[in-house]
Amino acid sequence: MKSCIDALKQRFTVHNLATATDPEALLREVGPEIRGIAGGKVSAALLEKLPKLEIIAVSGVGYDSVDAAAVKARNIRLTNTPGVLTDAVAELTIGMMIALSRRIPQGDRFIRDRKWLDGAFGNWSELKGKTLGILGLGRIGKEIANLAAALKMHVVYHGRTEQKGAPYPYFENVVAMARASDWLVVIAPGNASTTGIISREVLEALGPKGVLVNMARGNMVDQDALVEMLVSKQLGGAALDVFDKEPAVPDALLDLDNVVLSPHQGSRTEETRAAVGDMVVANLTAHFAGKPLISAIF
Ligand code: A2R
Repeated sequence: MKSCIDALKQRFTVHNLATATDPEALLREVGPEIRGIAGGKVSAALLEKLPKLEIIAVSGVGYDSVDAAAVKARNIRLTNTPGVLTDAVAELTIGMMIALSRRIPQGDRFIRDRKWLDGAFGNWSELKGKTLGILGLGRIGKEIANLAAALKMHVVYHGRTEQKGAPYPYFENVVAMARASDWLVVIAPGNASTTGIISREVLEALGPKGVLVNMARGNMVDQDALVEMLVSKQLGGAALDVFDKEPAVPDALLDLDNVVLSPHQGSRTEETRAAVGDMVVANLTAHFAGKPLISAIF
């Protein structure tokens, strides 16, 4: 992020709302002159304070933190950073799955708590031979599928439409896919069409031996049902990088051994955040030079 801000400062006058001691005062002072936004949350209320805004360059692939309808209504351009974070998110997804199936964080705690001296840690489960259902076989979903296939998993997928040429069985119905899956990875965009898509019914279909992996957005899962079913062992486990009201995480999850938790780290590597920052800068630079945008949503 620092290198992104430095690069922006070489090209533009930059005001940092995120670190401002009095954001409202800063907005009153400079809001009327702001022409571009890099990253961050953009509400309709914020837009009203930025009458000259021309472009918002989101630093990530999901743009659910932006009121896209209000942005479009003002003819403001919107960009994201697709592709450059695909490998990092896919890598962490598989990492979380191995961590949970082999109980890696729990094993680490077991040694630190000096419990090994009293007896063995136990036998867990492996990914090989299991069926992985992917909700959202997009850029990231396809890379997760590649890595899972290399681990000898059977991949199936669900999306709104079947993808001709995808070498995996397609499920038109997410409940049916959950029933057929040992693992279910959620990696679709967070928007009105996906809010609550992992309902109690989907979790019931996944069942006491099934595991949910959410790498997308917390509000795509019925979190109350998830927690309740994990506690009562109606669901086998969960590997979660995102939460409904993050950074708040339900207390009940903290005491469970059938979960692995991660603080929204999907794209958070030095390499990937630098590449994301470069794309944000490239989009803003292109816009203000009157050139085509690198990755326009609209
Ligand atoms: O539905 P399709 O066939 O267009 O497939 C897209 C799928 N998708 C959905 N699947 C089920 N129900 C929906 N309502 C729905 N809406 C979209 O999600 C597609 O296969 C996938 C998204 O792929 P990409 O656009 O290539 O996104 P990418 O780069 O893989 O990132 C996915 C998401 C981001 O939006 C972040 O929220 C998250 O991963 O980190």
